[in-house]
Amino acid sequence: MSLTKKILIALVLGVIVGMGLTFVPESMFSNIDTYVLTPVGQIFINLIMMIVVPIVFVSIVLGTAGLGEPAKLGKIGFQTISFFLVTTAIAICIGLALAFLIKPGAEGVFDVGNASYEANEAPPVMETIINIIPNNPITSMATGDMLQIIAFAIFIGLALAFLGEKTQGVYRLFDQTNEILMFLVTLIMKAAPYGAFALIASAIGNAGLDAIGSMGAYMGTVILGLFIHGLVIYSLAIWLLGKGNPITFYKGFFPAMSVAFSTSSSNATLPVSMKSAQESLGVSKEISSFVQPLGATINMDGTAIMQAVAAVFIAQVYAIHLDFTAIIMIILTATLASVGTAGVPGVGLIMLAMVLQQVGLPVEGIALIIGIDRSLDMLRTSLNITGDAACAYIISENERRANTKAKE
Ligand code: DAS
Repeated sequence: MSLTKKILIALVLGVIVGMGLTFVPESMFSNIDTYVLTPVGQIFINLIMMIVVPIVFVSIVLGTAGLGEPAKLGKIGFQTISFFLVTTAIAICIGLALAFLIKPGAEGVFDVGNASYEANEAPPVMETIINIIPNNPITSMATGDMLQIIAFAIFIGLALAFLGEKTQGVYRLFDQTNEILMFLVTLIMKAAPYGAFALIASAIGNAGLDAIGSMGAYMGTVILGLFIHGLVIYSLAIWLLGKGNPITFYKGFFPAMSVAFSTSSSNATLPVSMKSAQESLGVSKEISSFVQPLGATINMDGTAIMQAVAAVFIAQVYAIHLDFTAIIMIILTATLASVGTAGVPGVGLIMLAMVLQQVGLPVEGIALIIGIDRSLDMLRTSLNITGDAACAYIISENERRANTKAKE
């Protein structure tokens, strides 16, 4: 049975058991929650937290080094990176706007105890910018200061890009370390059904049926954001920037989107998404081979939408006010998180821990969405690869027109 099916079954069982627990005596539920559900759920969250720092550091080193020397990136490289960063930032803003409008995390639904949480007292903007550069990267890793970890990783990645052949061994070391981390992600995700069951049962046992409504509102907000971004933003980009027909684009790319939906993995879908782009959308092989693999590594608009909505949802559940600087921090870290999210199932949730940590939101809030995350992962992965293909299509079409003009 596939992991997705196992998680979905665990989700249903968790809801049923959670609802059943709302009818047992409080003392009995408290014992079950304290000695069974919470420990199982917390161990799963700790497993996720265990690999956040290494995954962020290694995948951003590789993502940056993979860009190649900035001088060599050339027009296509900078067009690609610009498209990726702009569409990711738009995606996050759509997620934030919807989360603030719909308010899926109705305050007080979940019993999050009496702890009063305050988002990180955001230092003045200048201090934030200065502090992005770590004075001790090891301390940054030990304290989980994600922006500093990312900054250090970008410097290492740029050095690898500039040094090229001289540091091939170090590049291979990072590449193999990434393989280890991806293996660990797959291993940890095998525990997801148990973690999801325990966390959902505990959340619903504590909060009752309202919890289901709140989780449903969260799912609906993310799904709405994914569809708006895909059908509006990408269609406008294809039409205005690529002078193409969005309907033709989606018809031609749908097979790849369905593979991404079923695998929840941009990496696993890459061969199909490149084939679809080249054969059905007429994207040149050269541009498809540069843009799509890079996009599968550093461009995850669907994931960015989930992270933006989840951050606001968790803040709402814990009744934490997000001020302007906290929102800017979400946009910054979610953009960088999507750069560091590898194209394998479940990594978006792991990178969400980084966003929450950086903004100062309780990471345990992940417990509220972990059970339903896998089904959202299927949808957001489909959007992730669509953004890569849209970028490749637009650049390819413009290159084709420029070449035709040059020949006239
Ligand atoms: N499943 C990831 C991907 O392959 C995205 C995510 O986990 O959010 O794109």
